[in-house]
Amino acid sequence: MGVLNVTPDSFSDGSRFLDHASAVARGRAIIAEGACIVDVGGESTRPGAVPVSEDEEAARVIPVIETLAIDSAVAAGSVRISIDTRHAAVAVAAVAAGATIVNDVSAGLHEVAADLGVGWVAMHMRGDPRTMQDEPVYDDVVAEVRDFLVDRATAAVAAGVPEVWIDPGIGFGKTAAHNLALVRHVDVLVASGWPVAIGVSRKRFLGELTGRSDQGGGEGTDTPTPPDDRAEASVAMATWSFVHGVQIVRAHDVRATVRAARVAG
Ligand code: PMM
Repeated sequence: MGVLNVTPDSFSDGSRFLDHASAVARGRAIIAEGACIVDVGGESTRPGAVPVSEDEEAARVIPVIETLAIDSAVAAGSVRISIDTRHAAVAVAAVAAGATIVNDVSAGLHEVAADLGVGWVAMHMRGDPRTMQDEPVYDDVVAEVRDFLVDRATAAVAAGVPEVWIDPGIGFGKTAAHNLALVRHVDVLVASGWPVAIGVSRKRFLGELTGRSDQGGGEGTDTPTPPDDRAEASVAMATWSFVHGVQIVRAHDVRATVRAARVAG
């Protein structure tokens, strides 16, 4: 699953037309690099991010989805578009424009996905993006996340959702230690029997793990590597995930991640 964020901080020139054109070009590159799914999102869910209105979110993503939907690989069904949203109205509009999966970081849109007859990714999050990194505490993060997701997936199938994936929500209300435990024990999620998706790509804990060794490095370092210098760490985590049976890896570095999947998946 290749990440296509259509937010002002991703294509920052302030012009909506150029933003859309840049996003479509990146979407086509994601397809050319071998992704099976293009994940289009119009709201940043990074820690501390301020929410945008549903109208603004839709205005960012819908024209991009409409254009990508007529790409030959998408039209032929070999590549799918997912909409990364927490908002029902955006999901409905995105599916009308050509998306066939709702990637839902709130894990609350299963009835919407059921009504639309599309796939649904249920992601675990503690709190919301503004507050989620305020000292999250778990007794047993792996078991708690698994139990939450299995419950949501069961409810979704009962509501009629045709395809469900569960996603531990790396970085969403978790410390670096929680994130590492969830990746290390991702086989516990796979063993639940539900198809698993995961998003580790370029996340902060990888920056901390690969932080500059001349300044301490390691987990908790003050000098994490910047997001665009986390490709190797991201691909290593993706490879680990594929080897342990994860079906979908959400990635920014699509070409490298697709190659990892081909040799390890
Ligand atoms: N992470 C982000 C956004 N959407 N969706 C799923 N299913 N899983 C994730 O881990 C996930 C997501 C945040 O990452 P970004 O800001 O780098 O896009």
